[in-house]
Amino acid sequence: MARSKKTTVNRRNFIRGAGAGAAVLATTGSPATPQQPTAPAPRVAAPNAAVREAETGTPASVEVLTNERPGSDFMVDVLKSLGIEYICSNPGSSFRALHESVINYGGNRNPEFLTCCHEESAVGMAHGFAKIEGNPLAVFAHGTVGLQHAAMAIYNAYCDRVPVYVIFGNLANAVTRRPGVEWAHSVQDGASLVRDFVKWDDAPASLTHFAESAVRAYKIAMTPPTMPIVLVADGDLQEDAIAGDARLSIPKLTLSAPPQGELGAVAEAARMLVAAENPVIVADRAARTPAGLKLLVDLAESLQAPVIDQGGRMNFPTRHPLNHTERSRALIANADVILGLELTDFWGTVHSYRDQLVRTSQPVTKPGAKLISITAGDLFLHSNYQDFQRYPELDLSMAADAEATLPALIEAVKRLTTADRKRAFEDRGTKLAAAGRDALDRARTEATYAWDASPISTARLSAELWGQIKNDDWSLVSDVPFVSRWPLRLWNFDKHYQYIGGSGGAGVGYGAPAAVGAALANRKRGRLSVSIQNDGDLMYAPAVLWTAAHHRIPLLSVMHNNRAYHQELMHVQRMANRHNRGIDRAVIGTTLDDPFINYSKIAEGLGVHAEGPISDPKDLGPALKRAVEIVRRGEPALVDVVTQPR
Ligand SMILES: Cc1ncc(C[n+]2csc(CCOP(=O)(O)OP(=O)(O)O)c2C)c(N)n1
Ligand SMILES: [Mg+2]
Repeated sequence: MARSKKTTVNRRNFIRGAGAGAAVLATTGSPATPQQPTAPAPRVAAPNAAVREAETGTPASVEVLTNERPGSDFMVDVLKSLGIEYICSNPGSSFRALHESVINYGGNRNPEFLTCCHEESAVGMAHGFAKIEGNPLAVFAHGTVGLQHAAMAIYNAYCDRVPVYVIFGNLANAVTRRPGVEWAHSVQDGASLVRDFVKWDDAPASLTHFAESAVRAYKIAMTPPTMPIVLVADGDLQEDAIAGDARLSIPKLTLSAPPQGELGAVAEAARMLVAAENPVIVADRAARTPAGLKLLVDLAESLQAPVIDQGGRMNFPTRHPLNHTERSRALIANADVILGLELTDFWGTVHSYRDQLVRTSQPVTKPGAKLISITAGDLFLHSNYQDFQRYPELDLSMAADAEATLPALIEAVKRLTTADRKRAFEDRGTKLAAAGRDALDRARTEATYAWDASPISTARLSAELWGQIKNDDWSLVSDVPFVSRWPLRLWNFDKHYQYIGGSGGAGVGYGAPAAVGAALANRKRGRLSVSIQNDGDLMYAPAVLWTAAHHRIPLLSVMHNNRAYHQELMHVQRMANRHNRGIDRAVIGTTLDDPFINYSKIAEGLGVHAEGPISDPKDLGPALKRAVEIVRRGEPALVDVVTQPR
């Protein structure tokens, strides 16, 4: 990077004093309102300085240079202008100036630096946060190694269409790199590691370029399909002084209005839906904002059509008479028109599949059933990673954001609904309401099976938890398939923040950090966050519990401790059966026993109130009650429940 000495002041240009680590920190004015940090007293070289030099490659005694207006201060101004509330990060020297600017120049408020013990946890937190809040928070990752750790969690967010704002430090200029480790942590094109599963990335070469790309990145991440982005914060750009005559400004952020379906196609869809005898609405990532749930209720009620909520988002109230998620198979088989809203897998929705020695599939729809799709997924696709599923044969397809299209679709449906059709809709609605009541009764009955069993059934766990939280303003910040979807079958979900769906990419290790991130978003709104936490998932990076304790993030984690990677156990059992060798040894590599993991001790060690392991179902209610009290007071708590597999 060529620089004119006239316009740029190098980070080595000012001499202020001497002594290892004797940084005198102060900042000057800038475009934002800076906080004035107190300058720490200079420290003298520690006696073990030579040891430290050998370990870190940092000379123990150097001329101490000061730079009172580093580029990183301006970068913080940029982040503030975007309204970024938090930085989730594991510290790394490639962004040391940015880190220091956040906490001192920026006053550690909006954004506030949250200490994470793993980059995967940092991104997982950002993922969960965005699912509640709608907006991204930022993650700082260390060049190369930090981004490598972050990669799987970025992939999950990409598959889940969730905006995450990742900034990583890098030192592009080989000449200014510190000898040793800084070379190992520098890279020519760092974002290439994750480019296949982010929407956009850039490596700005100047501060003006940084500001422009930062604003552009935010806009791109937030335009449906919403996705993660990656921005490189060059080390020299962070640490070099802003030239006195630099004319820096931050461009205005204007989010794009989300794309709405073409009106002719919307009218056609409305005609098909109104004329249908058995229309079915299927929603996956449809409710992108709080408005989405209400719009979907409006559409379903206007048509008196059943809704199957595939659960990528909190799309539809669970106890609404038109919620027929539990009857999915029968409804799809009987439908004459199926409307898919932001479906990840339309093909999988209308086909059955057998995972046998010969893999087979067949359509489950009746001949002539018409399929309508509205998804922003059609507007953006990468090639390499195959999360886009099989190609569905559709009759009408809109490359558009489903939520943004719903108002026009609802209006068109209402316009086309004659008195005759309205009567037919009402009859349909009456029958559906009765069938829906049966489904809830069935779920309640099924939940009583193995009620007193030990280990504890997942239905009992879900029912006991519901009993403790149902009168609070609660939010379930974990996914449900691992517990047979019991919460969605038994609890009354009717608010957009009450459920956050799954990981997107099925990268295990998402659950724990996403729950903490979602609880962080819920904290400022005084909501009670609860998570049903898988054992295998927590063990990837359990220290996120410490982050919750350290930053006082109230979250109740109820362990679904089945002492296994149970899903994988079932896969190995299936193979053992197929190979006709008996399933006895399938526990090898798939169970978490000998010794059992004591989750309450782990949690306690990380500063979290904990109870358990609980195996007797009679002890569960009282333990949950005590833990909920702690969480209501603003602290995290964990109850370890030894459970049956599913
Ligand atoms: C990063 C990653 N590694 C491995 C897997 C494969 N995998 C799928 S489910 C699963 C077990 C998860 O165990 P747990 O969270 O305890 O859930 P359980 O299956 O016991 O209900 C594993 C290891 C994965 N999906 N992601
Ligand atoms: Mg498990």
